Amino acid sequence: MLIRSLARWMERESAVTPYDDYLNRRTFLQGTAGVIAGGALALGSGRAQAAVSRPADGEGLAVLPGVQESPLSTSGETLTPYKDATSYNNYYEFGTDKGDPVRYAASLKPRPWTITVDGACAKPGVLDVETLLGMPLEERIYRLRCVEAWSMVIPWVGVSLKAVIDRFQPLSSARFIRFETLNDPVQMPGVRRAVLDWPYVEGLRMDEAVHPLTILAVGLYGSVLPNQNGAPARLVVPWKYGFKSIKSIVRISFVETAPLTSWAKAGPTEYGFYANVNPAVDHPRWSQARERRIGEFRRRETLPFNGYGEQVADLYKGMDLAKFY
Ligand SMILES: Nc1nc2c(c(=O)[nH]1)N[C@H]1C(S)=C(S)[C@@H](COP(=O)(O)O)O[C@H]1N2
Ligand SMILES: [Mo]
Repeated sequence: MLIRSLARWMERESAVTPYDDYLNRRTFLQGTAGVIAGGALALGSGRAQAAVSRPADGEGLAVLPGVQESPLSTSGETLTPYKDATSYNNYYEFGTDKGDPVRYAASLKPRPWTITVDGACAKPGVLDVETLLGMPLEERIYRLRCVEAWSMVIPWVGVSLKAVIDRFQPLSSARFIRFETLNDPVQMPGVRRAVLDWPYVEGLRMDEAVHPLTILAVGLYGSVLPNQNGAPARLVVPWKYGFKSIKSIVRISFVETAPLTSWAKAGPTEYGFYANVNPAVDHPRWSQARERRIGEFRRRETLPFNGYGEQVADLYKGMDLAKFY
């Protein structure tokens, strides 16, 4: 059933294939050197080493050097325009309106920045964001499906979360991982209001955390993350609803039991711990069967696990996904 609908979907996508078109238009990054804005080709030695997505309109944010394309990127999708991906946001620490984050997040200071890593691991410590930026960076194009039933396709830049986790040597007792966002009323005006129980907390089961599709993103469209998208580092888990992809992380903890996450705390019957994208399980107040892809007119079908079922369905073998929503 799952496989059939996936196959049908892939067929449909390859019939449209705006991707080749997009590939021809996008800019190529040459090693650590060349950065060429909007649509040009940097030929350098005559062979492009890595082609990463660039915004058509450039935003003046630092370009990330040496980014490699990843075979784990989603193909066959039209990218959401940079402008939309960076101005229609959910980041409640800056307000609940979609335009609040871009309006108010300039007060966030993403450098210097450290992430405390603690809990059940052999090597607890501090991860400097500069260290993260020095790791081999990959472009990962993923669909992002918000629980509110809109979606985008975003070319993230980041590292696999597993590569980060391995540095701290989690113990076998670490069955879950917990993430925490910065909670600073000076930098984040929205936390003065009790919209959620700050800091924003998220979590994953350990096998979800080390899955190859799970990344810590430090950029999008080839440049560092804009503040409104969760600078300097945020989680991206493409088969789960967007709220799992926690922004501006300051603490990562290895824990033995499932952490109580912000949204599960705020609405336990509406937002579960797993939050796998599932068109068959509706939100109590709206259907999850379809979604509005930003930039499109007609609604499209939502895919099980946001279209990543082939890679991740095994993680949930034998689980009742209506019960563990
Ligand atoms: N700290 C924090 N992280 C967050 C949120 C938030 O309000 N605060 N919103 C989540 C939700 S609901 C979504 S859909 C995505 C949106 O990411 P984007 O704005 O980069 O598209 O971020 C998630 N991460
Ligand atoms: Mo969301």
